[in-house]
Amino acid sequence: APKAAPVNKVSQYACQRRTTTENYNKIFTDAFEVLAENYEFNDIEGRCLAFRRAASVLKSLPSAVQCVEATQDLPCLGEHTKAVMKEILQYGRSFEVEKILSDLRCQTLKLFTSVFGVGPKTAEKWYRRGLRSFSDVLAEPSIHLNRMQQSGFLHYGDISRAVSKAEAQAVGNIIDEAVHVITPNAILALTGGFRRGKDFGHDVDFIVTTPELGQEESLLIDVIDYLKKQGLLLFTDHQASTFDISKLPSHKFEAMDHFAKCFLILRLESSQVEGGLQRSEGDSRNWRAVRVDLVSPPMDRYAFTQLGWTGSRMFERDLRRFARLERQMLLDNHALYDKTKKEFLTATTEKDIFDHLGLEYIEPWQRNA
Ligand code: DCP
Ligand code: MG
Repeated sequence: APKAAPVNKVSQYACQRRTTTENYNKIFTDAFEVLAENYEFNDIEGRCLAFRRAASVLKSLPSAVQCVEATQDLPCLGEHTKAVMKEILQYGRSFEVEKILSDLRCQTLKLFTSVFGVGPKTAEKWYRRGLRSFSDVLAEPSIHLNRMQQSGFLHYGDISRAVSKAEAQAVGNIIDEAVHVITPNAILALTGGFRRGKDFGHDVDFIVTTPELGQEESLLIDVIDYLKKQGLLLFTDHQASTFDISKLPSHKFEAMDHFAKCFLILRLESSQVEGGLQRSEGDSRNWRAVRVDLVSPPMDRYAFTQLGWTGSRMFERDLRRFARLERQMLLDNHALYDKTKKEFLTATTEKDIFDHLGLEYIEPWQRNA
C-alpha cells in the first residue's frame, strides 16, 4: 500500500512556508544569527547560510521547540545547529555564541558594519589597521570616507535606531505628497519589512512608478529635487537605471536589480509623526534622520519588483532557488524565464508569479522567513 503523505511536513524552501513576525523560537534564532554573522565575517559562506536557513525554519514554527527530538523531521537542521539548540535547552545559553559575542574582532566588525555605507570588507580593512572605535576611524588621517560613510557617521545615532511604524507612515505621507505633486497618477507602494507587517525597520522602502512606460525615471529625479527644495534631504544617492530588457535574469541571488533607485536620508519632523518621535533620553531635538529607499521600475516590471523587494532575504533566496531547481526557471527582480519553454512569463501581480511557479500564494505578512 502507498505510504500516507507526511502531514504538515515543513518544506526546505522558505517560499513554501508561512512565516509571520511572531517568532516562538527567538532564543535559538538569535543565537544562530550570531553564529551566521561570525561565519560571514570570516568568509565561510556555506556555514553562514546553513545557520540562516536553520533560523528561518525555526521562525516558521507555530510554537517553541521544547526538546531537540522535536526537530527530527525538520529540514535544514544539521549536527552543529542541533548541538547549539541542545546547549540552549540545557543551560539557557550557548557557550559558542557567548565566546563570539565577547570576541573583540567580532565586536569591532559588528560596530563598523553598523555604519551606513560600511560593508564587511571596509570593516575588516579598518580592523586590520588596528582601528577599534569610531573615534579611531575618524582620527585616522589616511582614511578617506566616501559621501555615504560621512553621512553614516554624521547621522549615526538616528539611523542606527529602529524606525517605528508611525515614523514609516509619516515618511510615506511625505513621499506620497512629493510623488503626486509631480505626477498625479503616479503609483506609490510600500515594500520591504514594513510591508511584511514588521513593527520596526532599519529603513523604509517604497516602489514608485508611472502608468506610462519610460516616465518613471524622471519621476524619481523630480521627487528627489522636490524633497531637496523642501529641505528634507540629508543625503541622496541616485542610481540611474541600467535595466536592459535583452538580458536574461541572472541566477545569482546577490545581484542587485538594474532599476533606477535612490538611497536617501530623510529629515522627519516630530510634528509629522502621529504620537511624535520616540526620542532617547536627553535628546530634545524635534526631528530625526530616517533611511529611505526608493526603487523605480517600469510598470510592466512592477510585480517582479514588488515580489523582489518585499523580502525577506531568505524568502527571496528560496524563491529563486525553488524556481531554478524545481521548475527550471530563472527568477529575479526583473523577470521570470522558463528555460524549458525558452520564454519569458509575464505577470501583473505577485500572484501571477506564484502561479507560474506552481506555488501557493504567500501573503506579504507570511514572508518573514
Ligand atoms: N533585498 C534583497 N537582497 C538584497 C537587498 C534587499 O533581496 N541584497 C530585498 C529583500 C528585502 C528588501 O529588498 O526584504 C528590502 O531590503 P531591506 O534591507 O530594507 O530589508 P527589510 O526591509 O526586509 O528589513 P529592514 O527592516 O531591516 O529594513
Ligand atoms: Mg527595509
